[in-house]
Amino acid sequence: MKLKVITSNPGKVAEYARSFSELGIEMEHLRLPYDEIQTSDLSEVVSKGMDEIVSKGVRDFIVDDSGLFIDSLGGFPGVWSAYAQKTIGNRGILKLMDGAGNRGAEFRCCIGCDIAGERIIVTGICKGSITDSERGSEGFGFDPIFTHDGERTFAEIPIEEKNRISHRGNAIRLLTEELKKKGLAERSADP
Ligand code: ITT
Repeated sequence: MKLKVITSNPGKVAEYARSFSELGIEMEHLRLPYDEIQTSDLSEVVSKGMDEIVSKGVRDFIVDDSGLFIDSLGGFPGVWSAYAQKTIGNRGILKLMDGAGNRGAEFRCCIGCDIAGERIIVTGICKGSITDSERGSEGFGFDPIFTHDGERTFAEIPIEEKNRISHRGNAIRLLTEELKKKGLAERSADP
């Protein structure tokens, strides 16, 4: 099976490349801009984006809309994560969190997959917390300020380990289960 991964984010490409090679799925990276509508629901963004991509004649692809949802900020930056990352960045997020007692947060990753004329949408979650400072040089985006185990940030662990526990890794596992149910994938995504 071959899937196009449609994203402008090289960090995501690296994670899909690793997971898909373990699953025996051939991957092609495609940069194809599509509109991301303003809504509070990641799966709606994905679904509308998929409509646009299919209308351009592209099939057998995945798109990924992700975000960081911080408890004490009422879920911000959430669906505005890309904008927050570009404007205030990790330092700005840490500033907003100054003195916050509750540092709980979760990453969510919604994958939309168009395959063999069918559509599958899944969402993976990873719970954790926001650190007091930026740490590590692996990964991308909010990885230096997010910890799942309360010790190391996502930027301090190798990509294979991040994929085993992350929102994106969990979404890929849910997607593979759906593909298997439809007889479209053979290998299991279990770690
Ligand atoms: P595409 O929409 O082109 O795929 P993007 O970077 O705009 O790329 P998103 O809208 O899904 O992707 O991501 C929102 C923001 O969240 C963006 O700044 C990402 O860098 C960040 N982000 C997404 N997944 C992440 C992860 O696994 N670790 C850290 N930051 C992440």
